Amino acid sequence: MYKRVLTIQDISCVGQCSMTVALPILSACGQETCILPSAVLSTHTYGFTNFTFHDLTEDIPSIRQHWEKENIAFDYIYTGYLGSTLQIGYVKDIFAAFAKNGCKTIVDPAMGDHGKLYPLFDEVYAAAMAELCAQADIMIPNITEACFMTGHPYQETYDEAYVDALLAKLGAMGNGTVVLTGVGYAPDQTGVVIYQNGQKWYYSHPQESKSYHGTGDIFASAFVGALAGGKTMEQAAAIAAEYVALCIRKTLDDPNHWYGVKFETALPDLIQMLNK
Ligand code: PXL
Repeated sequence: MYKRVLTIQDISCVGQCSMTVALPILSACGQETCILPSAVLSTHTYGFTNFTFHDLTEDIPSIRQHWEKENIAFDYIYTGYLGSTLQIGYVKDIFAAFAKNGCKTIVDPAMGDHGKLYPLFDEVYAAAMAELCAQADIMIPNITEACFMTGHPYQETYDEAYVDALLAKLGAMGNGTVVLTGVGYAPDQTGVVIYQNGQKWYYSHPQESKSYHGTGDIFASAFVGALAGGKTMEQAAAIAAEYVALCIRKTLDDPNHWYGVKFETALPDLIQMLNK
């Protein structure tokens, strides 16, 4: 299936995250990929210091208007790291303008990890992101982002009852499906939960020895690519989880490669999983 995906996220020029992973992964999945950059940064903001940040918020309304005049339509709109709270409002306008004729909206809140928001974000941003997630057909938070959006207390370790309470709160935000990432009930396991109409599905796999920046973006991009290619949500989540794990394994032996994963080297494996 050849679909047209619009992805809205930043360009971190160096760092293997956001647009520089979404565009190649979606293309490798065989999908037409349109982009709307939310900001341009010299690097990502996690581990680098003194990065530049050029906010593109003000460009968004005129880009949307042009697309509307051209009668451009999208099959999927997938958003990641956004540049400002105001921009989240503009993305809602894009959803309203293009989310018709069966277009699916997918929001990765991309604003935190390990119990903390990324630099540049605050509680106001998190509340605005919760509103955007509430409107989406599918939201893809990790546990940190889920906690900031729901007010649920963050815990490093937890049991299934904790995750069930979190899922109930996420589910109550809107009518969409929740894809909760980074869920593991044993120290050496991680996985992904899909929660839809009160039904839960869980895919678990061994956790790699190190966590890397940008893997949430890689998961979401591969998930959207697989979904657009006709996989079910469960198949797409399992493929995306295995792809991320493989990207990590292909990076572990290089201590200088701390800022992201070598996702490019695992693209042939992703394509193979998609063709099964
Ligand atoms: O991977 C999420 C992400 C995307 N873009 C930028 C980031 C981050 C995480 O820190 O800094 C600019």
